[in-house]
Amino acid sequence: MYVCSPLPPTGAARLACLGFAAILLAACGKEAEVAAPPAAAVAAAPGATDAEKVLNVYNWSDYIASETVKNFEARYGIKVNYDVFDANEVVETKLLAGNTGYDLVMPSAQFMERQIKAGVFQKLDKALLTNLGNMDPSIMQRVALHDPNNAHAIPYMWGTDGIGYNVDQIKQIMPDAPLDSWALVLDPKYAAKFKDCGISILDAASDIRSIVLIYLGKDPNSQDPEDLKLVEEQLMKIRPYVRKINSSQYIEDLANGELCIAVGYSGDVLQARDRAREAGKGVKVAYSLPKEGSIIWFDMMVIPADAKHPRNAHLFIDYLMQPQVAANNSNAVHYPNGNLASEQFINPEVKNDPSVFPSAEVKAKLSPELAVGDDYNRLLTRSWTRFQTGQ
Ligand code: N2P
Repeated sequence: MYVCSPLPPTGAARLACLGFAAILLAACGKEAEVAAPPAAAVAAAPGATDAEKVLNVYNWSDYIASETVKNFEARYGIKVNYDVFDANEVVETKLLAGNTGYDLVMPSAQFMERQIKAGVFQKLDKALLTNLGNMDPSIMQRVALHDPNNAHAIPYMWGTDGIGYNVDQIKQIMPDAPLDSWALVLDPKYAAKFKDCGISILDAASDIRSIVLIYLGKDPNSQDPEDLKLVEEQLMKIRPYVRKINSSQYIEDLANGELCIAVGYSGDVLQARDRAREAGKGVKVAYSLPKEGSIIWFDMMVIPADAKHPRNAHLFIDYLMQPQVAANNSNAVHYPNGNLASEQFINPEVKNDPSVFPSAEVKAKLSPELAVGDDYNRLLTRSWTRFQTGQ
């Protein structure tokens, strides 16, 4: 009976299994233990590798120091195939379909929560994670809201969504532009002014819907379809002024002066700032966390239930938790890593940058993103498609 099999063949089937989970729990019996690690991993000792010295990683783009993978390969003799994505939705579709071929994936916590419930990940073998004690207990506690007892996942990086902008272009077009407010992008009267210098919005339905809800003074995690209508109405008002909807190209575009405003991820905008400086063409990029507040997210390291190289995946997770390795990554990509022991190795300009590590006051205005139900998710996806296509 496929509904009880560990890996139902299609995403729909898995979600159906999830939907009926309560009823099926008893009936599924042993087969319900989809999250258990393979026997081979249970017996392994720290540092153990799989027989095949390969690791297939699927991570966000622009999210790791250039030398990290090379160093790991050299240290352990494991060949890493490193693929990148720039949207949780893409990852989710693959994970729910199964047979991704990946051994390690980094979805955001609110997506991961649904995916754990769908049975797509195995439990971590913590005996293999010798550096677990380096993690910040308060961050581990926070992400346990999505993964009780931190059974399946370790945080990789966290960050915020905000506004990246070209300092001089904005000043020239509107010297008193409300740089400290989402109105800069979400109020059509301002957005219209920046149409020609280029506005880009993250292709991230759930993030943008939370941001618009914050701007409208609503609960950022509201799953009320009426609130979603308000979000769509607001987004449609600015749609004619939005040039691009994407979640990675904006780094290069901001750095080159091809966009003057990008709703983007904190570290990505800071990478754009650095690339602009390095290019030496006088483009100045800055990041604003609007006064209305924003969202905070956590990207998590998880091992698919059907991973072929689970020990290598544990080894890589453990490697990424080494203080110096974690710090190198944060120094390169400007995202905090949740690894307390790495803080001493974080460059002072990164550590003291409030765009990377927001002050307690700003942090208090950041809302975590919570997992949404399947029905709401469908509405959200349809609404987002209408925004993307502008109709
Ligand atoms: C990396 C963006 C990761 C942030 N380029 C999304 N959670």
